[in-house]
Amino acid sequence: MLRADQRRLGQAINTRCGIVSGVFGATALVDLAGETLRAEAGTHPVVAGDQVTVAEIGGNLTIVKLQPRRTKLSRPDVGTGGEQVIIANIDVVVIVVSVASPPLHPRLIDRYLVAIQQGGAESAVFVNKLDQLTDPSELDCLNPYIKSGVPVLMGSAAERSGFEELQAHLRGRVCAFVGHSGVGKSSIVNRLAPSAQLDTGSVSEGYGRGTHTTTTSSRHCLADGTVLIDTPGVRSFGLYRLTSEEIVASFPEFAGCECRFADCTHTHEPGCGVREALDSGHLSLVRYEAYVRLRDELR
Ligand SMILES: Nc1nc2c(ncn2[C@@H]2O[C@H](COP(=O)(O)OP(=O)(O)O)[C@@H](O)[C@H]2O)c(=O)[nH]1
Ligand SMILES: [Mg+2]
Ligand SMILES: [Zn+2]
Repeated sequence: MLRADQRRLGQAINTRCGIVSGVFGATALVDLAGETLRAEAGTHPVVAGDQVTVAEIGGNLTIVKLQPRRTKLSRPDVGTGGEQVIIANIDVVVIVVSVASPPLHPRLIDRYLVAIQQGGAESAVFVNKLDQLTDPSELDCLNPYIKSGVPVLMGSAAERSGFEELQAHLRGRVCAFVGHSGVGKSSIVNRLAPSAQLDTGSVSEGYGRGTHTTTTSSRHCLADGTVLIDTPGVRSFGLYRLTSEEIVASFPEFAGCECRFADCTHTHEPGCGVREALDSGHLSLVRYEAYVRLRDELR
């Protein structure tokens, strides 16, 4: 604990533990045994899902302690290049994509899969707006992910289809929804947690891109113990201090491949099991190319 914290705790009364459900500048919403209260973030940069201790200091509720994070999802901070934690203590991160407006972007899935693996959570993909699917071949690009073992679920928040499977997959766990703006993250959370009443946005005609309707993450608890965290949309997703091991770890289909060299990068070495699997058709070219693209970012 920081010395400043100890000093503060000395004057603190009514110390209680809670979970951050949203952050607005220097103020955090903290769920404390059923009631949600505003607390000053103090010296602690907190995010939705953080477990914190709050105390009354000089009449103000203030966060005085941040518990270590069990899992997290991070990206590089645009300004400083340091770590920007987006959400904490999640079990599953659902990467939401939509089949139309905005169209499917598998490359964003690749990036999220690595970052989610890096932060210690489980990944899933939810393909939304199935009601807008005109050409079923648009879904073919998801086959490599399904083959690699990523749970890929589909449905429509507008028509409420596919939600039983989604609910069953998430039940009892802490789940965050991430992805491009306009794919329907907030609409999905509203369907699963009607009391959330999140604003949902329009998708601009010209680009098929979403506008940033959701500006901050928010946390919603369901009666069955499931916790849902809605997050603001992204235009792109940077990767924070990625290592080659972390990239490989997000490609479970590489696990059975044996390479001649223990430190094989699977790019140019002779006797590479990964490239043999690629040549023999056991490994998808799309996934291999995703690997090579991510590796290129290491340099
Ligand atoms: N056709 C269709 N539109 C949807 C669906 N889900 C969401 N939308 C619409 O897509 C737009 C963006 O939704 P929103 O939930 O704000 O997306 P977010 O930015 O990912 O949170 C809104 O106009 C929603 O009404 C869906 O399943 N089908
Ligand atoms: Mg939203
Ligand atoms: Zn290799």
